[in-house]
Amino acid sequence: GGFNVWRSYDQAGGIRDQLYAAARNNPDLVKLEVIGHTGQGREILAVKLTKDARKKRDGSRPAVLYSSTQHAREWISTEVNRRLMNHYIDGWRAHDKQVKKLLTSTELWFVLVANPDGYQYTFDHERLWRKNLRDNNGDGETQVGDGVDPNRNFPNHWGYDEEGSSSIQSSETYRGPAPMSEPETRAMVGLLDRVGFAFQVNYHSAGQWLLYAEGWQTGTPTADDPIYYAMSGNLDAPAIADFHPGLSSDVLYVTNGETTDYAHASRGTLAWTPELSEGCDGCGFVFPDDDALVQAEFERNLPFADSVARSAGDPDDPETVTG
Ligand code: 0X9
Ligand code: ZN
Repeated sequence: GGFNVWRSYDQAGGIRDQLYAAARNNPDLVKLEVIGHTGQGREILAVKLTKDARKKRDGSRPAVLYSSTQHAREWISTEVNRRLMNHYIDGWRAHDKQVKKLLTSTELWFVLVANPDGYQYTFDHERLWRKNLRDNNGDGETQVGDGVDPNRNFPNHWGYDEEGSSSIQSSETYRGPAPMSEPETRAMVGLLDRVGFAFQVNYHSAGQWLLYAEGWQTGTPTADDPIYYAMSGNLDAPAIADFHPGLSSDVLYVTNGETTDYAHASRGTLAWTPELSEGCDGCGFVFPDDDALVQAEFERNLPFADSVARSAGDPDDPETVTG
């Protein structure tokens, strides 16, 4: 507690409460859904924003998923994503023409905390925890060495090699005992498969990268690479200011069993992993508890998030309002 900016999952007024309040206060726009439960029983929550959200079938409009905090300690990713969600809710309530048009033709989905057990643990016990809380040694306690990396547990090239993920339980990139062994993975897979998103933006930190799939291999370009190039910009004009755009496996490192590769393989979803800023030189995963810095990071990220949303929509949708 005692933070200006950061809110845990469980606390009064925390992330979980805020998601329920958003749904309660905006019945015409917001649908809240429990997409799974964690090992400790927490709800994994997804929000859908679209006009008449509760009447329209999921995926009946072009859909975009903004997800965050697979890695417990990457708090800035939840906070930027939360401000993005509120930007659209507030715009809708204020009758902003662009937002109204967007949310009449498009579904915007948000999973603010993909790993609620791990996220809560970083508030209560260990600020730099990364993985979920799987009890690897089965002793009934959480300790160093426990946990599965939620971004290595997906059933796309799961365990393909030891470079992109680890078979060792204590590793920070432990892939788990089997693909989809983790409830957080199953929740996300279920959502991705069911809705069939045009795009996913999976926020992580830290490092000012705009990474796109595929993450498991560098050799063979996919048919979608030209779209990634066009939408991500280049070093001189990146789609997110001062972020380095590039193929994730090439400019950062190889992974396997990661979310964005699965999203692409499953439903053809074009998926990015923005690695958000540190907030100060050497801050790493501990972005400063400073509202102005957090707001600046959100504002830096808004144009790309919004242009992805606008690219998903169908301009010929008869329901699209123009004002
Ligand atoms: O390793 C990850 O899961 C992501 N980086 S983080 O520091 N937030 O843990 C990057 C995943 C992007 N994909 C690839 N580099 N292949
Ligand atoms: Zn991460």
